[in-house]
Amino acid sequence: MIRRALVTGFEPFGENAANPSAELALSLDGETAGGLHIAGRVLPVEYGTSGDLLLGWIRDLRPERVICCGLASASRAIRVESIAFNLDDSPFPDNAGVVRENARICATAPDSLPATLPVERVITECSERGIPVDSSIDAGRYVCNHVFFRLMNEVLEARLPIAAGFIHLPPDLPLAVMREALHIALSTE
Ligand code: PCA
Repeated sequence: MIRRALVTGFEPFGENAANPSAELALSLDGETAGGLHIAGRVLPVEYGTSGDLLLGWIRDLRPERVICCGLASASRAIRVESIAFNLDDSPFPDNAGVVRENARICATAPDSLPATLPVERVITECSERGIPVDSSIDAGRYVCNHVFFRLMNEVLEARLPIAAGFIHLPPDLPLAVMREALHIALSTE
């Protein structure tokens, strides 16, 4: 049986003409990291479709590790997120024109859920290789956090024994550096 990992990025949104997370996910598609065959996919920046698409890919591919990535345009370092919040709350419309403010994502789920990725060890490994990296306990309340929460809620509800998490990328890091960070995040136990 092929052991798999899933890496996702997002389409461009808002003022951002490109989204490095999409380029990253597609560049990793078909590669191997930590013995896992990587599927790289791109999600729409839409509250209404992104979560179900992601969960469909997880059910089809049965990955052992899932890392969703997105752009944090004001960030200077890679941010490894450790908590997903059960709230959509942003004044900015998604790519379908939808605005969600103070809207709970899943009525019956907890207010927040932790990543199951070994966040601290991934950060240590990245720093040791000179990659600019920070820990983060706030993935925002826009579509990235939405997808992150849907991911962690699926891990909880379906009792998936997998490492799953979210990584925010700064706007101007070379692709090679982002790729190295993802290879670390996919292979660190
Ligand atoms: N960044 C946005 C959504 C898509 C993306 O790449 C966010 O941080 O929510």
